[in-house]
Amino acid sequence: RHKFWETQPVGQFKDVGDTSLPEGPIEPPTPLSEVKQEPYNLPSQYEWTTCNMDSEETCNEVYNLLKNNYVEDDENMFRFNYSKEFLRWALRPPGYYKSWHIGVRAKTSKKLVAFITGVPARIRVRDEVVKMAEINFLCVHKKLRSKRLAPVMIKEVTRRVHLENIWQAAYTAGVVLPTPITTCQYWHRSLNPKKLIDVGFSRLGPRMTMSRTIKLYKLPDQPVTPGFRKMELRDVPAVTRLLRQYLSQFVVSPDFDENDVEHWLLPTEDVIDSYVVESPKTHDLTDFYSFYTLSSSILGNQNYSILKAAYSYYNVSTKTPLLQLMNDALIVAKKKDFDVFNTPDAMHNESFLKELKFGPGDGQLHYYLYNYRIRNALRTSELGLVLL
Ligand code: YNC
Ligand code: MG
Repeated sequence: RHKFWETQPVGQFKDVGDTSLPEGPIEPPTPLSEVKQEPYNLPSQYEWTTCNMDSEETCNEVYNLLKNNYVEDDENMFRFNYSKEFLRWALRPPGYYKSWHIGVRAKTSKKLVAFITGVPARIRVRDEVVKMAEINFLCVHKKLRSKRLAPVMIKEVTRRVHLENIWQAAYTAGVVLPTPITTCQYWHRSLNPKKLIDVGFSRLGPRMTMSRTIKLYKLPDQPVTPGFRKMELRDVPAVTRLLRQYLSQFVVSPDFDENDVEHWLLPTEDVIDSYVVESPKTHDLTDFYSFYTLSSSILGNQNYSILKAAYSYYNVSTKTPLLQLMNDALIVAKKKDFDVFNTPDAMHNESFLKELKFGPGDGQLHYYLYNYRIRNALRTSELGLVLL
């Protein structure tokens, strides 16, 4: 059934429920000298390229490939439109490898026709911290689909990850592959209900008028939590402590140090927003929330071409109730002109979805580990990892 995936060191469907298999690496590392030194063969019209994301020109090419060919919803109404600044943020974290930003070009025209990336991360699974690659942005041009290019891209990124002496990976996909460690659903909170209905993202509820719907989703003008402010560089140590403490309760989570927090959480305009709550008395940081900006192109609508979405990232509540914190996040996002606020049902997110008027999306997001077996699938509330 899965001609490619059956050959890979991943949990196989036939092994689901087999409790005799140990947790941890499926295959041991091989000596680096035994890792294939040359790239995998591509069909003869194509060649490998390493995409230098520092280059404005290359970044543009990647941006355009993804803008026109990356992930769409099931009804092909929306397509992710990752911004260039977002791609640079996502692909250049501490210790990143340029060699893991892999493109395929047509030999004659030099046009970029496929892409896949990895970035290094330390991921904790129960009490083991494992060096992994986070694999993302796998994309094959629409005209080259179903030609088995994807397995070659995956094998090539795997080879380049192995060359750095890293043997595990984490990734997500909308499709079912062998075998998810858990499956998340995204929930959506309307901020601009009229536009969302106009573009077909959501529908008017039964017995609802537009004006009642707008009233239903109305939010206060200002966040309510005293001491809330934008995260600053000086907050990195305290945010790192808060986040490490909070994430330690989940079965799978990133193992962030201060460098990681500075990269992944410090605000970058139109990419990542983070807010802290500073106790007015002690000046301690007690709570934290963050969301990233990921717009989608609206395909074939006369009036609108872009859906501006905020995606909940990592949130920590120790003093302010999570519900209030996330309500503040909605207020901030609304003020910044987002149309919708999206949240996966991971971590403790389920606790506020209904009350804050989120509705379930269709479409599921499956989480996977490469070359690392987990005995039983996790509950979504046991997952402490957000991949972009
Ligand atoms: C997918 N999303 O099952 P079998 S997510 C992984 N992730 O293999 P072909 C996928 N595998 O079943 P096409 C996959 N989608 O026969 C398909 N596959 O064993 C498998 N879409 O290849 C599929 N981006 O080239 C099958 O298919 C084989 O031309 C078929 O290309 C697929 O970034 C794709 O959704 C997805 O651009 C490139 O459809 C194309 O259809 C496309 O004939 C729109 O491929 C964009 C899209 C995917 C977003 C993502 C995460 C990718 C993870 C890849 C796996 C990483 C493993 C770890 C590596 C490092 C290891 C170390 C150490
Ligand atoms: Mg193909």
